[in-house]
Amino acid sequence: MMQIITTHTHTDFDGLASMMAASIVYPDAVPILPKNINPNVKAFLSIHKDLFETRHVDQIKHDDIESLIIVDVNRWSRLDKMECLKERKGLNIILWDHHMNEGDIKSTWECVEETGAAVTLLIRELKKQRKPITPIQATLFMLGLYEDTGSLLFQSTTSEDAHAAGYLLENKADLTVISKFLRPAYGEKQKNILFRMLQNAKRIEINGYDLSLNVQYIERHINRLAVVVGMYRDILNIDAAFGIFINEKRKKCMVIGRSSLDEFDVGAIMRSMGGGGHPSAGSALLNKVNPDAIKAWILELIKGNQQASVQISDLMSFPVYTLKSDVLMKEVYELLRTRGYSGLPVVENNQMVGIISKRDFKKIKKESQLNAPVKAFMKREVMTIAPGKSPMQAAEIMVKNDIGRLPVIENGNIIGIVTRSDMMMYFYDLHPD
Ligand SMILES: [Mn+2]
Repeated sequence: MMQIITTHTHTDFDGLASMMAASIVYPDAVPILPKNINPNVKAFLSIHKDLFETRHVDQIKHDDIESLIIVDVNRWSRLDKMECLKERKGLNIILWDHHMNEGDIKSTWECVEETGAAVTLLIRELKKQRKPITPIQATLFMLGLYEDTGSLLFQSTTSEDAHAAGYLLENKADLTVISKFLRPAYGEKQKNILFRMLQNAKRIEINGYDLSLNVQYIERHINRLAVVVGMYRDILNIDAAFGIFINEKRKKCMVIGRSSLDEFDVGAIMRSMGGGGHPSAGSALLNKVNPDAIKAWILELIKGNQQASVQISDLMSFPVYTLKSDVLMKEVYELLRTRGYSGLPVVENNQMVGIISKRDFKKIKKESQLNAPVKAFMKREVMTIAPGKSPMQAAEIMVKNDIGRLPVIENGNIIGIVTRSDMMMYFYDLHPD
């Protein structure tokens, strides 16, 4: 009778780290490594082979398995040759995972929480059980933690991930080794494909997000395309990028998405396409090669998926109190004072022509100017925003132009207004609801 520990195919550092941490928690269990593992993980293992002993699935008899410990994954289809255990009666399944999307593995016992890395959950257990860890184990665990949290930069990072990182440093995790293995190996092939992507880079805007969908034809498999798409996104400085890599000969297409906004969930889009991932990164392997159809599918999913995200129309105040352009400055002054507004839009024939704010009254030098119409003192160049934009985009416009309010314009009509304090309420979650 046998107890095994395993993780997902295309094993990353978090998968391997979680497996090795689990092997300390369950010392009798045998770690089984999938055949397909990521290149940088392979490089690490080739150097540390004697220290992290694993076996391959072909070296065990499935009939002997009595207990299965699964880490960093919650779907049968992502395991290597384990499908036959799916229907096995009386099989004890223990699950340690940080993927909150609905998987199909039914566990006997589980620890599933939304941490940035799965290994964080196992580090908590090792700490609780006061199990000592060696500097090299700490280094591997840190590799997993840093890879899945982007060195604690990804939005998915929790405070417990950061505490776990501190614990690993206390246990002498070696940051030099970590930076060597985490630095994406970026070779000639990757450079060439990035160059090609940049040559036909196009930006599009959907639901207020700046995006790019880039189609490339490839002859054979290229490693680390996710890194390339990440760099492409960074260079274009957009909210999310999708690389569509078509291999016509094999009739396959790899879609890779990277997002820099937590609210733009690439993982959800990739799951709808049969793949998987996290909000910031995901991929899907398709059996179609028609670029227009794939693009249309992604766009449809983006529109569907992102509808729930907060838009300016959810935050704006309306109806908006507006002024006609011939209202006198003294009347405006009274209005601002009595109603407590700090500024008001000015309209002519229902179209916005300017904005007047308390600041503009500094331009008034003598009393007689208070009898001038508001159009003489209003600011004519007004930054506005569309109702479908995101709060982050509104904040960017406000910061860049040093303004505190943005009229919301739809078809030339002013339908609302968002202010700096609306943005603060949103970003700091101060909404009453
Ligand atoms: Mn993970």
